[in-house]
Amino acid sequence: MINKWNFQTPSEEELHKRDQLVAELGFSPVICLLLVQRGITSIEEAKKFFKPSLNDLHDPFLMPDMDKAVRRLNKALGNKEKILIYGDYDVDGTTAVSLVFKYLRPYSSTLDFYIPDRYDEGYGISYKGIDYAAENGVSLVISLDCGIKAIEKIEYAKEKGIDFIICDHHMPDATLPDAVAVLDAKRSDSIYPYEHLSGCGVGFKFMQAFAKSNNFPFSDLEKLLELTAVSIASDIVPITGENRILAYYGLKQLNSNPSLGLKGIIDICGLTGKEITISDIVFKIGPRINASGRMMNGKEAVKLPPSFWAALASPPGLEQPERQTPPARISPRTALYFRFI
Ligand SMILES: [Mn+2]
Repeated sequence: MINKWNFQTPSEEELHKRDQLVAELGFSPVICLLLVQRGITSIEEAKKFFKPSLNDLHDPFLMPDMDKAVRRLNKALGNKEKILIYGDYDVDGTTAVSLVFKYLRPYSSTLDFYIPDRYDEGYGISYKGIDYAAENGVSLVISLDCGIKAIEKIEYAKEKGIDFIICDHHMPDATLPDAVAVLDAKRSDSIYPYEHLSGCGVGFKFMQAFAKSNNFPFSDLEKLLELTAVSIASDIVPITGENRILAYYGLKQLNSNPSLGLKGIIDICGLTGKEITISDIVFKIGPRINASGRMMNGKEAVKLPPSFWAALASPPGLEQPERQTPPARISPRTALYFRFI
């Protein structure tokens, strides 16, 4: 195979910055030019690039409405309100729901989650989903990876006495939905230092703020970074800045101590015992999770080894699934339940 390479000729300025980095770091000019081309021009930035640190995660309270979101969640938990974690059916949405659901589960016995059906309801917040919340006595919905444009639907929920906290990373319109809190680093009034978070990443920041406000240890949250890594790789957000830290520690978790659900997917991808990379997530793990949102006949689910289903048949603290073998048609909601819990 013949490869045709197109090299971008470095500018005078880039060459100058490269030489400065060579002098400061003592690395080869090639490495230093690559760093400069990635916007890394100081020792400090190079250090953060090569050694990502959780201490460099941004203060979640810099995101607009974060204080309101945490206050409403604390109130809901204190009052034992029914809370619904609502996410999109793609990898970013389902990992986000998993992260928030798993993190909040020890603090609430009335937590539920909802994934709209791709074919019946389509993308994002649906009237059917809001009706489900109303019928089940839910008074707070946390939407993940969706909701930023759902002005009428949030209004509809409000009429039914349901509050919304929106966690999204899509570009907002000029008018924001009238929710209790709208968490999105792309808001025009946002001073949050990084705007390329995934939807799951925004959910993570919300949980980080919630943990901080209650003095809960970060270690419980750190375990869930495997989900942010999967979302970052699958949603193809840039792996720069804060995403790089979340992806780095998430990959570490995925390689050393993955959750049962992700371990099952790692096994069926043939990645057991191998070093899992971002490419493995993009091309092997992510598409399998995505499949649950597209599935109409459970084909993908029945391919899972029986031991996987058996191991997941009795998740602690939750309703028991009715059968140990996969059903013929598995809904996205059920698929998520099996995959991540
Ligand atoms: Mn997304």
